[in-house]
Amino acid sequence: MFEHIPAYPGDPILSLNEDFQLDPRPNKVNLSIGIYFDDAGKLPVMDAVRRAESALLESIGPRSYLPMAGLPLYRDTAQALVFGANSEARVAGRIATLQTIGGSGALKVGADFLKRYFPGSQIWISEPSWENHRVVFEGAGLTVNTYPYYDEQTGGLRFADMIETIGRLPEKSVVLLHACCHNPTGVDLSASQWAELVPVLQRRKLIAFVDMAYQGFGAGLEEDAACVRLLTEAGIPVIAANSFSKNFSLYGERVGALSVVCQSAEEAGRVLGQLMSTVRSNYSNPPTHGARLVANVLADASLRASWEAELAGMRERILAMRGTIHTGLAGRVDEVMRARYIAQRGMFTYTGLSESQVERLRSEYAVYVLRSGRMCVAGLNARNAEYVAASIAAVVSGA
Ligand code: KET
Repeated sequence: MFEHIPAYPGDPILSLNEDFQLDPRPNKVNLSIGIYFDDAGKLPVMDAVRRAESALLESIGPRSYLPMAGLPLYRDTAQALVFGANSEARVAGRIATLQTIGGSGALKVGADFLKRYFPGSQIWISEPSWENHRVVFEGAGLTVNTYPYYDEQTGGLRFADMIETIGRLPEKSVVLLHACCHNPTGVDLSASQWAELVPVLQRRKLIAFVDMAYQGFGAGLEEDAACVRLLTEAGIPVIAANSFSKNFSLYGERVGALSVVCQSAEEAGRVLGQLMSTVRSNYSNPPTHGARLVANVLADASLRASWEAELAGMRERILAMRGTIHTGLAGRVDEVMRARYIAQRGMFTYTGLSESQVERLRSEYAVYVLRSGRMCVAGLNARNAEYVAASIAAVVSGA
């Protein structure tokens, strides 16, 4: 019966991460998946999360189903974090926010919603983008196109080309934007570039679908969400997917949220209802545990302060590692290639390494980066940075 089922070629990120786990070499370095490791190379359990979890353990209660839209306190605190506690749209009750299975689940619920209610719309993602964007949106039946984004020559942004392409899109097209810490390039729009993009989206009557998986890893929690707030205040129809996988180090708990900014509270009620119907037809309702942890941290002043401080420390460690690898590569690779490590922001740097160099890094040095050349700099630490720099130098020189 199943003879015709073809083999799954695997996923460029998750399958590589699984290969890494199976690699027996003791000197292996995982710079593939977007996971933050601490300076000891360990996946941290954040102190605020540990405290919230201990408190939960003390008060184990009944485990009913959550509502289709998720835990109410979670929805409220997540919305406040994304849009700002005093956001006009939020206070007016015109943002529909629901709990999702990670940021990926938010993208999928949003994609299903678009396919159903904007059947004539297509989506445009950056070239390049997170590999799974195309997979999720095509999986929901949308046609996925790209707009110019990364400039391979300079390691920067092709902003003029990006604006030009977006400025020609048909009405009601969907533009997927990374709020901060662009995956995979580490290149973001500046504040003035976001301001320039706004009138283009308005003039063309476009929908902004913002993916924010790295809030707090760029410049700070507020700064990283500034574009979401700018677009919302400008009256652009915003759909925002956010994830707590990285900034709470809760990857496997699958905690995310989807928000749709509407024109009125009444409209938001109808939109939320349809999002709930998508959830019901897919997985019925979301899981409780991760959402309780996040909500309890965000709603408690002391836990929240602790979380914010620890997140700031993670952000600073990433910056320090960027400096370390940049120094380590001095005189070993050309300056254009080297400059990217400190010019780009967030978890990733687009190294400019070729596929064959990436392959040599893995096979000869046990250093894992994605085939695209994307490196997760959050996997570097004081012990492996020099080894990684030397390995890169060796494959670049062809030694
Ligand atoms: N959006 C972006 C831009 C993103 O990088 C990720 C995860 C997600 C959404 C998904 O978040 P989650 O809450 O885990 O569903 N990216 C890393 C892991 C992965 O590919 O799944 C990565 O790029 O390595």
